[in-house]
Amino acid sequence: MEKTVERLWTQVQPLYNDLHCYTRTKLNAKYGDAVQPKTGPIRADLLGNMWAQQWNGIYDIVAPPASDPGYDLNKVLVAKNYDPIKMVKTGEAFFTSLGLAPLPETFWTRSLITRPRDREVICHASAWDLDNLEDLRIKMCTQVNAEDFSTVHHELGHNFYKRAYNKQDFLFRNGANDGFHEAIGDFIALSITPEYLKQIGLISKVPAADADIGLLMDRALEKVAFLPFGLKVDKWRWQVFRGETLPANYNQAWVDLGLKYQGIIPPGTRPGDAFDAGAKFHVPGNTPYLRYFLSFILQFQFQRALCDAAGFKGPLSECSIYGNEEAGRKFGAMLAKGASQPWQDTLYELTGTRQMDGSAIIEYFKPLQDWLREQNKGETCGW
Ligand code: X8Z
Ligand code: ZN
Repeated sequence: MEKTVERLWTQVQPLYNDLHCYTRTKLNAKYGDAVQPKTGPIRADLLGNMWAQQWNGIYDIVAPPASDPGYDLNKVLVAKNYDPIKMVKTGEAFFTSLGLAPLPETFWTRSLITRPRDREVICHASAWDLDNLEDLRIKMCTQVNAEDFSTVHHELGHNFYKRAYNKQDFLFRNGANDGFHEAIGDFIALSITPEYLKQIGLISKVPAADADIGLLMDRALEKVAFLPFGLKVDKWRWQVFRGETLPANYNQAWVDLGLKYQGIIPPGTRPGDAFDAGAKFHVPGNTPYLRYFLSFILQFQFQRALCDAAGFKGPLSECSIYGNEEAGRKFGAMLAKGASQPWQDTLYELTGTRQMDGSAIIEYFKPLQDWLREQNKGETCGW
């Protein structure tokens, strides 16, 4: 597994470095040399996310010039009177457009979709299957914004996967591998393209081609920025579980990995009793994290394969499989297999390759990577 991860990271690291370099230049221009120097690591607190794991929060700072898509999904959802239930219904409608059965009635009565006023709950989004059959639920404190719209699809991906494999023998009622489980809903959310938003009446016209780089940048802040973070969490835990990192060193090891993989540093000296890793839900909650790194690779392999099955010819980032019968059939067949065969076989049936492979995410972001390299000319990239 460690070798696989190393191989995948080697494939995608150059793309991350290009994004890191451009982002640093923009942060330097905004905040000045004293706050964010032109070279070296990025100050983690400038990246718009508590863990610096996804950087969409600073889209405005890094937005490519003259690339305005003409709409902001955060605002559109509010303007169109979306509420949390409508967001989930819209997510469900995507899955049913692919030929999957609607969620059971109990999903709507038993799920927790908004933050309750009368008690504390864990708001980190999750999906549940209480009886390994059809008592499917989500628990999430949904807010009406683009990030949660995406998360809704992520969670529903877990639910639809669980139900699709519920005819398998009990031990096979699981994802092909952990990365598959995390990738299902994210892959569906890749289909939330302007074309799709127009189809469901959220926007009235598809932006002109000059918006492509802006849209791709926003996706990269979500997907590419995440890759080294996805690695960091379990690299850190592996060191801890092996006894290589002792409690006195828990925080330094976390900071060191952030520097090595993400090229980020804390804004100042960390207090002696700091435990930054513990601020990440999955660490105290004991949820493995490598699954997300793998998912962020796999979901683009799914995108390439199923857009191909759908007969789509244009750039991968513009493909939406919404309502596509052939893609839906292949997708449904993959889900129904669950863990009943080695994941390599399932991946092969879907994509024609037996390996997790970073070439699909690279292909997806190729136009952006070319653009970034042009912008980064003359900069000293890396850290
Ligand atoms: O924890 C999640 C999901 C639930 S399985 C909301 N994710 C990771 C995170 O938030 O850290 C999805 C992306 C990465
Ligand atoms: Zn998940």
